[in-house]
Amino acid sequence: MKKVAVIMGSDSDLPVVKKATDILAEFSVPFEVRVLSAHRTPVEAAEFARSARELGFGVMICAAGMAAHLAGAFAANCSLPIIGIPVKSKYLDGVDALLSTVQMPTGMPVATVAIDGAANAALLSIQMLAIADEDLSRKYDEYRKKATAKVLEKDIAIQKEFAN
Ligand code: RP5
Repeated sequence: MKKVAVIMGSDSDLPVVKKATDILAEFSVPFEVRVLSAHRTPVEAAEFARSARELGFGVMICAAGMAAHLAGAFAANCSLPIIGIPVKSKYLDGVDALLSTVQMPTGMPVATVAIDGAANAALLSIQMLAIADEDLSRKYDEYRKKATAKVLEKDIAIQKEFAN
């Protein structure tokens, strides 16, 4: 199976990114985690992005906050699908990172998830890999069925709570 690269602009993004790595681990999807910054380590970030396909990656998840150019910089240097996670910082509630990540020019797509939406980033990467992997696709369908069952249980519980 192809690997998922999980990149964060700073180790301060890790509490958010952990939600993605937990899900990848749950699905036994191989992944590697790096701290690489579009601004602070631009050369290393570009080198990694350019060699990612050769290194066996199939999709990249890029998490960054503030003036979040990480996902865009990866898209500029790599033709693998890029998923951007805008990370909330203390000043602008993550809207700065959201706009920096989502507003890519035509020709350089970044699939941007919600602010701090690391779980969805992992699930989206799994969906991408599952296109060519039937086992993973089955696991993902199971995951969805369990998630649906949980909500239906909650529906029953809340109906009982408010029964009159
Ligand atoms: C961004 O700046 C990082 O992705 C992080 O979200 C933010 C703050 O970084 P630190 O100053 O905490 O290292 O590049």
